[in-house]
Amino acid sequence: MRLASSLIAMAVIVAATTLAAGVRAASPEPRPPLRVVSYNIRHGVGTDGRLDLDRIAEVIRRLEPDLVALQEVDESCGRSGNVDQAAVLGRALGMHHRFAAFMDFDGGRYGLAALSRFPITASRRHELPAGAEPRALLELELAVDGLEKPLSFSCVHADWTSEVIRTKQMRTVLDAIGGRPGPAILAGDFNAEPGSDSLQLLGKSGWRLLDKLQQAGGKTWPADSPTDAIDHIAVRGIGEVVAHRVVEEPTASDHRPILAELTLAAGQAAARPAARNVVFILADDHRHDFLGFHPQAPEWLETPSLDRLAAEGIHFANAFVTTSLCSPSRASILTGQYMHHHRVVDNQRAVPAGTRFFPRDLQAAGIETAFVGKWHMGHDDDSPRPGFDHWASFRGQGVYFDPEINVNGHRRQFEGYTTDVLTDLAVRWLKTGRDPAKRFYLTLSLKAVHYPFEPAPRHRGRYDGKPIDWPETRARTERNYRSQPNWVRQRRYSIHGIDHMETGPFDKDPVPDLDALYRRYAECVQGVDENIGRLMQVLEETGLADETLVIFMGDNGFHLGEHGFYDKRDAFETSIRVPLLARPPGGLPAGRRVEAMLLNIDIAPTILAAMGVAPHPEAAHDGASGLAFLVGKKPPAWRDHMLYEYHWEWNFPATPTLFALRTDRYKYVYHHGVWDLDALYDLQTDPHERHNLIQVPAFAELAERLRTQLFEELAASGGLEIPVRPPAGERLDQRKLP
Ligand SMILES: [Ca+2]
Repeated sequence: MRLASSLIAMAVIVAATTLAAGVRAASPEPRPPLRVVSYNIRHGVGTDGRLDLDRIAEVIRRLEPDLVALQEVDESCGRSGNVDQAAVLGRALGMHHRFAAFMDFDGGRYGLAALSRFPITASRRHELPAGAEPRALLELELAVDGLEKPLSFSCVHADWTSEVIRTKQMRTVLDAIGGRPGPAILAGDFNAEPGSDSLQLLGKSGWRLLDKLQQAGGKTWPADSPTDAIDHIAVRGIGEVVAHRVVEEPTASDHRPILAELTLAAGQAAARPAARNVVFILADDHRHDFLGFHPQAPEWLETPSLDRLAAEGIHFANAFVTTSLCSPSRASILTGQYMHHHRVVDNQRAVPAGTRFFPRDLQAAGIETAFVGKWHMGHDDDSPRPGFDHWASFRGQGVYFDPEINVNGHRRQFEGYTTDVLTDLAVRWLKTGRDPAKRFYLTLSLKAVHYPFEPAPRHRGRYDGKPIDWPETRARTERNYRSQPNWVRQRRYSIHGIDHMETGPFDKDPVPDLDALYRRYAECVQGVDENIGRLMQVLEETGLADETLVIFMGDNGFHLGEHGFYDKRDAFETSIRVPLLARPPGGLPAGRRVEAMLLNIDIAPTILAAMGVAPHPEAAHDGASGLAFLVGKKPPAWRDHMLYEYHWEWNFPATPTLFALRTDRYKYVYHHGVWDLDALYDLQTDPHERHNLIQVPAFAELAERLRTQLFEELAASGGLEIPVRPPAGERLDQRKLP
């Protein structure tokens, strides 16, 4: 007992301290600091005389701000094209906006504005003593999750003619916002240099004027020849100033923007979560490239909803699973751990007792959680699992039509196409099942597009006759198998090879028509896409879209002819790649493609971070939070390679136990327990992994280096123990000789 518990403790320490899969920042990240910008935009006219609001938007976007104070803003003025500049910038940046006018001007109004990523709970315009022209202060009251008192954020533009007037204006400002109970930030064009009377008032009133501007000599105006520091940010009741600088931007406006990064004080909440709610949609065996917009998708495949999700969010173009099999990958998604830690190593057995899934951490933080759809960890059990307030699931693989579903402990028979039925259940819970006062996390886990590829009747035949661009590795040619490990050639004749797929013992069985299966698979994707569109529409109709992060992912890849296969399991690209799309709330940042490797073990830490929930101390995630990518930033450190593992299954014996290390260029695969070659592929020159380089002398040193690295990392992570389990379930080992 004592030994067992100390071993567990050791395993936890190893898991928590090793640099798993090359990620140097694997521990839960601290909340990011607030990024505050102040910018006098001169109604969009730059020092080159050009009116270009898009340029202003781009300058601000690059600073990735949470709050922006804008001065010299036009609302429908003739001189700037009669547009509402605050609204245009707010929309372009996906931020809430408010405008406060100084006066009527050129057919519209002229004044200042503020942008915020936080919901604005109140905004006030305070009249200031007039100088050369009327002036006002704009104050926003912001709701920051976890912060007891509202954050006060104010924008000011002081008179430019007289320090006496500026000092009067500052007194009015401090009277107006000086008594706010929560943290307060004041930013703007003060028209005063440090040391001026008006600025000294700040210090006397308990405010801190940020100084020591670090760049461009600390000067903010004029931008094309900086001489004066007249734009400033002042704070009261906040934590630390992490950074404070002038941004080198001499052209877009006659002022340079300034940026401050601030933390809130201990005991106050840090920045708000990126998402109030999360909807996580998981498809089964959905190939990474079966997305209509994907350059490698069949040209006739139509996925308007997934295309839209990518256009409004982020496409993770290099998303992978660390084990390409349904149950192990699902367990990795839910635990943030490698298979060798969560120990769900096949599709046959139940999840080990005591396994901790991240939705429990969400529940503990008061977030309502729901699971709808395919669970598939433990074949015969559909009962509600810990971590979910609402449960609707079925046993094992489920069926494509008329599913029996266990809804919160009661089995009910449903009629219809399962993808439709599950989406209906998710929609019903969103609309009427949940507590509307609470934040929520919803998983919609679809049975599609797993074999046997049965599309909805309305989609069946939609792609008949469409041309199929088969992969070059599909052909049974000597060239395709010459350098590959022998098991690759042999597996072609297993139930997972295209010459023998899903048939009985020998070749008298009719082998399914692969062309037809390919098209049925695509038609199942159509059903997934249509239902995701329906779910997104409901999020919009209910107003939830603006506060909900939507993620779409596949649980593993799937070969459709690659290497003669019709399956996953192995470490080839089409097996380990998955589709991964994310649309953060607020439409930010739209249409981006992220090249960094995101893994199934990153999902749990990412969702927890996005919802602002700390993982349970025992969570021991192997993955890292990809939240930075979701908010349009780059994490300070990220993996440059990944580990892959698969354990041989008695039920499907054609694929050996294998471990792989994949960098952005090379993949080394170690095969365990078979008399066979290992593998090394150069993904840059050979993206289809047709040429195994393991016996090429010029690559021997590289192979050796990658093998050493693979085993060092597996050893450090506790990944060298392969469980041996009594055979269970059906054995599908019929072999058809070539
Ligand atoms: Ca699967």
